Amino acid sequence: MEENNTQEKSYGYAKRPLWQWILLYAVIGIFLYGLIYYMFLAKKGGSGYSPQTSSPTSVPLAQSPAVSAREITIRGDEFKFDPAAITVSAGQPVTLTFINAGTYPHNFTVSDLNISTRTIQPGEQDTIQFTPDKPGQFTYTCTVDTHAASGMTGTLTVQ
Ligand SMILES: [Cu+2]
Repeated sequence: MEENNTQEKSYGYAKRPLWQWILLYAVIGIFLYGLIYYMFLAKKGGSGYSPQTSSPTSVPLAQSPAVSAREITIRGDEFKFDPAAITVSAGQPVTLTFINAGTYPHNFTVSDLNISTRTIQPGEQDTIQFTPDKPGQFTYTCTVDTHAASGMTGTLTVQ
């Protein structure tokens, strides 16, 4: 009888510690996991808010499309540009279309800014893009033969 009791007791002790160990590991594990997770989340949450507050700085990016290209059309014939004066803003992209409305080949050139269209035939057109970066007044000419001396000049004002 005593042997049976000790056997039952020993079995009982043998089973209980197993469940206790599992419970202990589970509870401690969950607790530690939660604690570490909470600390990481707290740190990430703290730094996570600064990128959100910095998101308004992306507004200038959203505004950049608002700085859309200025579209200008210039016609050239014998021997003048129409218009003979254009004004653009420094930093604003310019899309300039030059149309040869004459009977000779012509081009549009701003030598001081290294800007030039192709020399195009009558009826053709050429589009160039540039962004003036410094204010000033610049002369544009047609560089074909003596067209500039004949009157194919104009003034590009960058303000
Ligand atoms: Cu010309």
